Amino acid sequence: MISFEKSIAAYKEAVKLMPGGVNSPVRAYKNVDMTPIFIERGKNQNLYDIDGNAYIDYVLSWGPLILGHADDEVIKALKDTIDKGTSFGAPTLLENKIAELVQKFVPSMEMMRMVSSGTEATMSAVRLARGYTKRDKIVKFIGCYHGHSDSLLVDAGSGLATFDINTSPGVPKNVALETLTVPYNDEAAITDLFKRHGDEIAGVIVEPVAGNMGFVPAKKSFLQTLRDLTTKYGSVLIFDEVMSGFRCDMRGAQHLYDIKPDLTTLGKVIGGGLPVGTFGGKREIMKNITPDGKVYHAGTLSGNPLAMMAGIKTLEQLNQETYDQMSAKLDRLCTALQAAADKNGVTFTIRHRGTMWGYFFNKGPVENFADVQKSDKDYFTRFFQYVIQRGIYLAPSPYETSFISTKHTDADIDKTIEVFSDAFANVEK
Ligand code: KE4
Repeated sequence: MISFEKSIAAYKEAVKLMPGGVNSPVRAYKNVDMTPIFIERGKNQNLYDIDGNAYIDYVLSWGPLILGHADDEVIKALKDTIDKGTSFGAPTLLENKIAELVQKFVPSMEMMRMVSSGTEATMSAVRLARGYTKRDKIVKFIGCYHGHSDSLLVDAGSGLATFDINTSPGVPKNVALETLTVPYNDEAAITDLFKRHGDEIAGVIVEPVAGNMGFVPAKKSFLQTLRDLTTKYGSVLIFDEVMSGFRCDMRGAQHLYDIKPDLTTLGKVIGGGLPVGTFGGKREIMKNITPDGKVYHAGTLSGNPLAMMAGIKTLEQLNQETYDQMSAKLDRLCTALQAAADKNGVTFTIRHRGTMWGYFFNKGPVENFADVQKSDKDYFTRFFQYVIQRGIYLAPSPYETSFISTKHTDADIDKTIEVFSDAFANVEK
């Protein structure tokens, strides 16, 4: 058994200072019956906690660190940038540069606005869809999570699903009523909804590869139905690619599925581990944003030079060859883990798209939140506790997704297969 002594002591102090002792709920390890692990540092694919334990990291700060922790080029660029100052509240060339880079990967983003989180990106995109269409209703899908703005905290995934909250207290009823929800991957349900409310719907926001109810890729026919319905009824189609962007494919789900949204939100990878989000899309829609238009958006630290530089130095290092290498590693991992689970009689399903992967203790298929709920959550807890003891760092919730970085090696994959196999053989079913 490895020791978590210092983390346990640190957590005793943290719970006096912050709700749940954390600054984001899923980090609290509440539903895996453990004290959260306090991290000392990260380097490449590894994390090191304050008790000196080392881990192979598949969380990667919930997606951003596609180059792994403390990438040499990112760190050097930040050190060179920080001496010039940390924030100006004025335009810098770095903002032009990152927008040009993002456009190279996501050409549907004809114009964009930088913000400081995925929540700000999706909140702003929803406001823009409402302002542009002069309609109020928004559609989201059960189990998808788009950050914690009021309109989007309805039937949401991620931490809400983890803690069994379907709509957060504090969201005014009249706001929640403007958010319509239907099951993910359900063409009939969304078609029926549009038949009844189509001319009231400002926009549809969707995770085109869902990562917040566990890992659930959309069916192409579902996304095509969203595209056809929003075009027919004059609603805005928003692809929330905060997680799937630069992850399911170097050019995001819109490239993987060849379906073009009206607006896209990004985050995580484009900040390289610093606080960045962005929303953007059709020029005709984006020109409604202040000061060109009247839909208000602002932000003191939007386009922050340090965050821009971390994002630029991350995006500049991305190329198809490294994506193919990461995807091949996950092909091998998924095949081996499925075989190990089958051999040990563990009900398990696993899959990946590009550099994001997920598994369920469920025989599958898993196509929506209701399917996810059939998974064995108690086994997940026992399994999580076993593998973390063996140095494999996974998301502490069955409603999250795992990732890989350019720094993960074949030896890491071998180790992960070994630990998962031992867990399948030894963890009480
Ligand atoms: P942030 O505000 O946390 O930067 O982004 C919100 C967001 C928006 N859209 C999607 C698809 C997202 O996955 C997220 C945030 N993802 C979670 C992980 N499930 C962040 C981790 C956390 O909440 O601590």
